[in-house]
Amino acid sequence: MIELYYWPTPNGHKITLFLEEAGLDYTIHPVDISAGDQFKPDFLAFSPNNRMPAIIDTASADGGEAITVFESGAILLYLADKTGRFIPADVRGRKTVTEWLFWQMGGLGPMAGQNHHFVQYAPERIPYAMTRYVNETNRLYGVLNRRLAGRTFVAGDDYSIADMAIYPWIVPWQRQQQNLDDFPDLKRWFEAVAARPATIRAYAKGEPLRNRPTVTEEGKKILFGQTANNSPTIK
Ligand SMILES: N[C@@H](CCC(=O)N[C@@H](CS)C(=O)NCC(=O)O)C(=O)O
Repeated sequence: MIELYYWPTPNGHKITLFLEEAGLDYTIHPVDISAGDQFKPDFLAFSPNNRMPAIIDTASADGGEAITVFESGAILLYLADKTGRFIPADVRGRKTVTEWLFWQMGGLGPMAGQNHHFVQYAPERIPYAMTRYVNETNRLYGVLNRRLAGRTFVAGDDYSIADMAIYPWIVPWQRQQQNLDDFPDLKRWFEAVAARPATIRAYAKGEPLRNRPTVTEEGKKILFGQTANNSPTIK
């Protein structure tokens, strides 16, 4: 059984995408990030960066005690290794999937995240910051579009954890101020992933938690003021 600590954000959706594709048993434990659940001591004990998603695998492959994993990329790799699915076993195929997984973790995720921050949430309009991150998001969409030309999925013929990491960060393309029509191969891939039954089930799993905005006004005080010495982690 996988205990999934989750909130319906792009990083959270990555993991439900995997779990639904693989048909693994899992239980969702909501981590309402606008309410500060990510600072609860029980959660911080295995997710020390006060971020979700995180998992606890109570049926680890080695039969030992439960295994905890934080960081969405690490979770996807862990689950792929556990099941032997959505990552090729051969060295070249595995290399390609990890390249694009890390491209998402180190590029698309952080850049689109700053795009969301400055375009949507920042209390003041800072045109330089907005342009910087909208442009960088645009550049990354171009890289992905070129990669998908002549390929069904990011790593080739097979759907992989690289697609699962990337897709949720393309879903908000409009609020990232992008136009999918400018990226025809990306758009074709996006529509194909969106139509997968497991994708539809994964997003439906998040719906019951969407009864309040992901980031509330109260939540902004919790989410956007954190420093080393100023966060609910520090007692
Ligand atoms: N690199 C991390 C990022 C996770 C992340 O940023 N999670 C956000 C929501 S998408 C969160 O939990 N935020 C809580 C906070 O900022 O206190 C991952 O990929 O797992």
